[in-house]
Amino acid sequence: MDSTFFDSSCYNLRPQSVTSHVRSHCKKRISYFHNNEIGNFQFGVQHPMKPLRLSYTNDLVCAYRLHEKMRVFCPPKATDHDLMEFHIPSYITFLKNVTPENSEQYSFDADRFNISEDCPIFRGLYDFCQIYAGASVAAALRLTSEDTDICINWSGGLHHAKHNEASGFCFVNDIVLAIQQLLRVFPRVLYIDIDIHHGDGVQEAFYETDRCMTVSFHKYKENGKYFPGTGGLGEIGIGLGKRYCLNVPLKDGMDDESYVALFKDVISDVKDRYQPNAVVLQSGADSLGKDKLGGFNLSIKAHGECVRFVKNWQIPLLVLGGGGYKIENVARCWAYETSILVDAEVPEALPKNAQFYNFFGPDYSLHPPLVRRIENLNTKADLQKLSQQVHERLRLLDGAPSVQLHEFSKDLQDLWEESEEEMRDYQEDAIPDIRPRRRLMLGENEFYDRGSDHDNDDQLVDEDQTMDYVVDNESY
Ligand code: V1D
Ligand code: CA
Repeated sequence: MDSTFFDSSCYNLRPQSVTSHVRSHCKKRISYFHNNEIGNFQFGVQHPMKPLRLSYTNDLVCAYRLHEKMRVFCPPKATDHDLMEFHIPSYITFLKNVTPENSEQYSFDADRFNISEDCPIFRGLYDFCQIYAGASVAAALRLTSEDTDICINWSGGLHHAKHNEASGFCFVNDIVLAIQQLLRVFPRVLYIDIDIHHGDGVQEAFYETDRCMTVSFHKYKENGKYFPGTGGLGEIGIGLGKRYCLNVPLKDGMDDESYVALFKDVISDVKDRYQPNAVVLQSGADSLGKDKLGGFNLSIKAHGECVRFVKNWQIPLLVLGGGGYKIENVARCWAYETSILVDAEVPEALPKNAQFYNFFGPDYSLHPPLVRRIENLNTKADLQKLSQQVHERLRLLDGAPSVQLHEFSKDLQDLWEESEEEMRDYQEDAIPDIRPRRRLMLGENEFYDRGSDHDNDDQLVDEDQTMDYVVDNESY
């Protein structure tokens, strides 16, 4: 492969005032959200989704000492109320009350909420949902508070959940909940999804708005036989959301060179036209070669290159996990992507002090060679045509939509009232202040200001006084 392909040495950024609030001259501030409990949940022995991959990932992150380059948080669990910001109350109540023991009693609800082999009732299901969703919501709040440039939650990214049902291993949609928080401050949020499956739940949630543009790269079969069956080029959004939804449907066998080239080509055009103020990247690792449910040939380097490309935009960024079913590779991939996000180089040999080191054999390396590739069914001509179709669609995007202040005032007021209340609790519990400090951004160099100073900065807890929750710091 061309060595310049993965060159990350230069930022290649045109000056853009929408990103001017990210401090390009100094080191980026990264926040990492992880709860040690998350790896203990089990969907079932035969189920491909293994939360243990999150313990493997965190293990590598810490063994590579990447946690020392980030602020590490064990975030609060999402409350029922938090989850009901997107999901219907009856669904959340069901998730809260159903257990493997009483599930017979709930068979009617189980059917209507799509409980199935894909989305089974398992012990601790609701806690699991609260943990991963709480982390994404806390991460989004951190980005709005202007004290962080990049937030990472590898337990999040569950992109299939709908407002009223579970789908494709996803019970609650932490991505939608996080974007809803971001939209309280940022006029335009770009959602990018590199999981091999179509990001249908997020697409559906924002299908009728121009405030969030959704872009998913995924494997797609015309006959609908690859889950979830949606994500054709024809799905473009409706009403105000028309053209703010973009799908990049691909066939089996995508390789590094064609995927990364297409990704950069498409996503740069999206960025230039949409001019997002914040980006959410779902970094599902089932698009890697050898994945049990996938069908692409991507290496961890190529997957990481997509992350690096978006990171280099220097726009507030939330990076989330997603699918990924060869769990050692998922951990390698997300640990490597963490290193990219914190600007650290990590050795090829996996650190021997990792608790799960023995599971990474026989090579014990970060980038094991990809043997037994799947034939690439995407011909050069296919990809050229797809790229052309995508650019044609993007050309019809008539500039970045602007946002009227009246659309925000109620929300902002609610947010500040809530955060004043939360602030009182935080002060009592000595938990860091995460009230939104970013002002609502209205357009280039324009901000909504709540009166003259009125930041109430003097009421904010000083940065140095805040207490981060450090995860297992001692053990490494
Ligand atoms: F193979 C299995 C064994 C046990 C339970 C489920 C599966 C399985 C494999 N693939 N289920 C699937 C997909 N489901 C179907 C169903 C058959 N139809 C009636 C539907 O094909 C679901 C794949 C989900 C992928 C989830 C994801 O990777 O995109 C993800 N993203 O974030 C979290 C997960
Ligand atoms: Ca996808």
